[in-house]
Amino acid sequence: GGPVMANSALEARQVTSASNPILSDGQDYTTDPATLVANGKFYILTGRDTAESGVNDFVMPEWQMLVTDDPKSGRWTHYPHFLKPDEVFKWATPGRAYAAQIVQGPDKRFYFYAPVMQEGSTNKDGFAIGVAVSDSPTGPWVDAHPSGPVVSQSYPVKNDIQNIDPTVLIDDDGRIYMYWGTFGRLKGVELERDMVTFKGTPVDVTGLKGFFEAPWIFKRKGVYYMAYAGNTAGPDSECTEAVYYACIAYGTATSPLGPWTYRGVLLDPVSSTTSHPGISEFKGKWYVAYHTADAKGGGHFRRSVAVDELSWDDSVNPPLIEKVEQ
Ligand code: FUB
Repeated sequence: GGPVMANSALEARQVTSASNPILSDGQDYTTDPATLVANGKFYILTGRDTAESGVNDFVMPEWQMLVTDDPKSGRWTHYPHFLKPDEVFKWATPGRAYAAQIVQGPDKRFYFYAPVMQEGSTNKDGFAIGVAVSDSPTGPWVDAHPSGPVVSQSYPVKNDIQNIDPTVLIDDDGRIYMYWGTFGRLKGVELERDMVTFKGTPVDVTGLKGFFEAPWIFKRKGVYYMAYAGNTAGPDSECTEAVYYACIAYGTATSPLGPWTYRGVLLDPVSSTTSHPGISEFKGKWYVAYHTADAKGGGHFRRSVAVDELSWDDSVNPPLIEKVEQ
């Protein structure tokens, strides 16, 4: 059917998709998938690539959302204009809606962690992380920390990494952990119950071989997993050769702030230079979402989200993830 309005005038449309990428006609390029399971549904928050063909830059004005009752059904609700950075963060400039994630907090509300450009910043290194809150995964969103970003280069501690790609875990005991980073630098910190305040000093993560960016933390059977985009993830992988094409590698830990141990590769390099995972369990199955350049007219800056089932090798302790066949 045609566009319908849902939840405070959010435009939605129904999509049927027989195969990957989910949106493949080149009308809406989707990036940086962040999966979320809530209300019996499987959500994928995505960015939007709008670079003209041949432009080598991430031109990303807004986030989009895809929602389904069953990732294998091919039936999705698509919210093409989900949220723009400056709509919710008054201190942010338009554009650069990079990889964000929505999690459900211990208070059952939804928290949106987003890298955005801070007002007054003139270059990519002016990235900061904002947090918005809502009673629903589809908004409306309110800045949870209206005085400014919860992470910037000077707040709440001096921090010289590029502040993008946040990923958040709510542990079984209700404690909250956030990791973020790129260009080989990954930091992690515990957050207070307010979901925004640092509890202690961030740790610098080592041990994740070839870590480049796009961390994704999750937990299964008491084991912490960190998936990430890695350029030189190991001898068992094509990524060793593919300097500019990342694979999705992962490590495990027995506590939420590490130390982390490299475990392997779960997805070989895709057709876009960047790769980016979102991993969740839904109705007893595990899924990985990622992006590729495979849609019509696609490219490194015109990416599209795909989803595949993940399987586990529980004969190994801690269990390994089996490589996904694209
Ligand atoms: O989409 C912009 C950036 O490219 C993301 O922040 C990275 O993870 C990579 O996918």
